[in-house]
Amino acid sequence: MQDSTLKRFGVSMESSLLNKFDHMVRLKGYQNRSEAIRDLVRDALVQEAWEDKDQVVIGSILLFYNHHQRNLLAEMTDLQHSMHDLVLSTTHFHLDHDSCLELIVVKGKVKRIREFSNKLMSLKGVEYAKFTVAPVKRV
Ligand code: NI
Repeated sequence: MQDSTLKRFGVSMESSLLNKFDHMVRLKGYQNRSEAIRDLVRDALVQEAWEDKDQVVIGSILLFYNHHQRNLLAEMTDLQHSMHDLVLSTTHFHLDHDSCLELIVVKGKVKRIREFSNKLMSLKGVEYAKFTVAPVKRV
C-alpha cells in the first residue's frame, strides 16, 4: 500500500538556479515549490521506468491517416493481429471523407510496446502519430 504521508526535506541549490526554478513555478501555475518538485520527481521516475525494458506499461497510440492510402488498412490490421496480446482496445473515428483517426490502447512490456508503436507509426500513409505511456504501477 502506498504511504502518502508528506515528508519534509531540505534542498540546496545555487541562487541563479533557484531563480529560474521559481520563474518556472510561476509560469506553470504551481501553488508552491513543493508541488513543482513533486511533479518533476514523478516525471523523472516515469522516465526511469522507460529505461527498464521489463517494466509493464499502459499506453495509447494515436494514428492519423488517409484511408485511401494503398495497403495501409491491411498492414495496420495485420500488425495489430500479430501483436494482439498487447492490444486492449482499438477505436476508429472516420473524421471526414478521407481522414481517419485510430486510438489503440496497449499494455505490456516497454520493449514490445515500443516496437509495436514504432512499426505502426512508420507505416506508409500515417500522417501524424502520437505515443504516450505510463507505468502500470503508480510512481
Ligand atoms: Ni475511417
